Amino acid sequence: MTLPQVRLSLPAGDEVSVALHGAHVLSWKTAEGRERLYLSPQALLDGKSPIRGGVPVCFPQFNQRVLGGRALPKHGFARVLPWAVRGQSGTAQLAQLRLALQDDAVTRAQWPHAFEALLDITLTPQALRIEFSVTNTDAVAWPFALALHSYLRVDDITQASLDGLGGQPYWDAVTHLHEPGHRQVQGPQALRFAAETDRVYAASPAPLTLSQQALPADDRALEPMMRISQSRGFSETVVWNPGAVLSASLADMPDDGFRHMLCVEAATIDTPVQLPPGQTWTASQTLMAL
Ligand code: TA6
Repeated sequence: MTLPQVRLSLPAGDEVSVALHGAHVLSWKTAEGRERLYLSPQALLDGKSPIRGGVPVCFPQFNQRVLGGRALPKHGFARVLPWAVRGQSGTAQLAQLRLALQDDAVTRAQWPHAFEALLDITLTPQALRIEFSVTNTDAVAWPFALALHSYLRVDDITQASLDGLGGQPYWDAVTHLHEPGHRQVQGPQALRFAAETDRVYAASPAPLTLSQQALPADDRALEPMMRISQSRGFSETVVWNPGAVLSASLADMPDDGFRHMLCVEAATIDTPVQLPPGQTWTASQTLMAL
């Protein structure tokens, strides 16, 4: 099944494809034709399921940290509902798409709040910016959590490294799953990925850099490939790679899918935002290809 999609492009060749299902960015290619996101070849594109890869929008909860004890699905409902096109515009240097999701009977059955969420996707040469904003259209304040769960493409995760989180406290969901208050502090060295990694870091004030071993393999130099930044509204950054064992257990991912992706997620998790009526909250993640 082909999902209804919107494609943005620039004359230089940069392009992005966005499914209306979940306001889900499926693909981002820079001008030279290089795909920058990972989309699982086994992703379920049935218009109902979450999509494995691209940029899932997780709202109004993160993972299964249920807000208010309601019956929300894992990572919330925003990634499995159809969003509406609110506008599309472009110049030679910039292409933009705005998608919208509002509360309806389906969302209110899971989460009894009135809202309007917007996702603004902006493509510029070598860069993709995703901005999420949500307005409380209700009469009372409500809490929410959020993640832009970006799957970045790497050639080989064992040769990749992520720099910029040195000194930041984090919760390790692999080693301390049942102790959500546990914190460790990242050392100065860049993160490497030899096994399952699932960590929620306090956001770094500076951008992160994703690098990989330059090819050919006997060249020891690291090639910086992406700069990842997030606006101040996001208080955390999640770093996730399922590793070989979990990857093999995910039906919508090939056994070796973990090799070709690293999720670096702009998120607000630990202290849900309490949004007063009539107020709008906005935050963005920007991916800059190097
Ligand atoms: O962001 C990391 C995480 O919460 C992991 O714990 C892992 O479950 C991942 O998201 C993917 O979740 P999904 O529901 O898309 O399989």
